Amino acid sequence: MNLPTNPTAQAVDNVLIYIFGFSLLLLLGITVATIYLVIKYRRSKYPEPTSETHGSLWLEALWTLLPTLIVLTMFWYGWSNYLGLRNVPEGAMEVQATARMWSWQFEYPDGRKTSKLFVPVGQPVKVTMTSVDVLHNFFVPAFRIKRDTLPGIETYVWFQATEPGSYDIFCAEYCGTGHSAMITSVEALPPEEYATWAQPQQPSDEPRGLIVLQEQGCTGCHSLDGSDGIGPSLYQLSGQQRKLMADGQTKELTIDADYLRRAIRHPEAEIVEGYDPVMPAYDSDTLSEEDLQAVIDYLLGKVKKAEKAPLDARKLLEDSGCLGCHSEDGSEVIGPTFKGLGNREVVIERDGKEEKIKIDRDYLVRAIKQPKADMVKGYPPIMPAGDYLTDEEIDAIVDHLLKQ
Ligand code: HEC
Ligand code: HEC
Ligand SMILES: [Cu+2]
Repeated sequence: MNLPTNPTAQAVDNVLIYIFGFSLLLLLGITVATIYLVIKYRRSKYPEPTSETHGSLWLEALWTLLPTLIVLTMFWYGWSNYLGLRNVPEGAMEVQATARMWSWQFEYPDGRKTSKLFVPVGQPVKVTMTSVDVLHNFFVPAFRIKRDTLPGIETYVWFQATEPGSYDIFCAEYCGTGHSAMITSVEALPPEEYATWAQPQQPSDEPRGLIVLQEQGCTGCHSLDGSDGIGPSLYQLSGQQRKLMADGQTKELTIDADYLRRAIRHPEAEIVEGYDPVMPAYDSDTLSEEDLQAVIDYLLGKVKKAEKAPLDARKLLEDSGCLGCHSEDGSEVIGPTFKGLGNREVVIERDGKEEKIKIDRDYLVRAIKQPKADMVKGYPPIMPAGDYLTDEEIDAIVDHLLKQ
């Protein structure tokens, strides 16, 4: 057996070995003594019962005190190690776990959600858990941690992975038909790999142009809110009139993309009236053509809000635990398979009446939001309502399912 040397596993193993060791020692001692006495005082040698009791204070004190001491050390050792399991070390990473029939979901401080628990090696992790339906139990045999999750109550465990690898997570509380499928894993990654994994994948919501303005230090001289600074404010430039000094002459123009480009690449050529010619020129080495364009678009107000990455419906199905009950390959798990869903007809029970309908978008949205409204005939009413999904997520899932 390959025991990982991690703190929680060691705490439990040490106590187990200690108690088991003493038990074994006593078992052996008592068995040997019994066999020895049985043979020594066998009937053929001592046909008549004999009694040789003459009390010994020492002996009695010894066999009272010794076991008491042993049991007390067992208690002390067990208790102090138990406290180690309950007291979370400082600097632990916090993860929120949600158990539901029949899947786990982990939420990290930055809001990302996964169905496997990703952690960096070498850092303690505190998992705060709750359940949305029935009793479940978070059990990671490799780390010897196990804790019930209850609806409406938060419980916690902590652990620290000391070696990279994948460690099973089981639900250890019988929670219904899909209980045995409620399996996932702790994925312990080396710190560098974890850092890469934890990087935000979604582009920042701020427009690129604004980010460039800040990164390049333009905002040190230019306000973005209309207030005057070393340079003119860059607030709402589009369409404004400018009086400029160029080659010792004044000229007037309306701000447009060409002007902004010149003002940034060659600020010395045209100076805005009333300002000192202190702005450094930004050539393409300092400010790439792309970034310049982003700045110009931003300054002219031509930025749309950064587009969100499209939702990954397949991943949503996995992370929301749908695939625990629905297969994608035509096999029957607990609910109907997703395969061919888009052009199937189903018999449903609605208000106690049976009805045959063609699956469409509306039906699927309802099937996910209120599974109890239309029950597919022949299946148990156990699908949890998808009220933990946003409308956007449900849309993405439905689009995906219609294509199955
Ligand atoms: C050291 C201070 C300073 C920094 C840094 C600076 N600017 Fe300027 N900027 C000025 C001054 C002063 C003016 C007005 C004089 C002129 O036209 O050169 C100006 C003018 C401009 C104008 C013309 C504004 C108008 O109202 O007509 C634009 C556009 C501009 N800067 C953009 C930028 C951008 C983009 C950056 C960063 C890549 C930047 N500036 C960095 C000082 C600065
Ligand atoms: C606990 C098991 C379970 C989970 C988890 C589950 N479902 Fe279901 N689902 C069922 C069962 C059982 C049915 C059939 C009975 C009914 O209509 O509620 C069903 C029915 C459906 C139907 C209608 C299928 C048809 O053939 O008409 C859709 C669509 C569906 N589920 C989607 C989902 C999605 C999406 C998720 C994840 C957000 C999900 N389910 C999670 C058990 C589950
Ligand atoms: Cu469970």
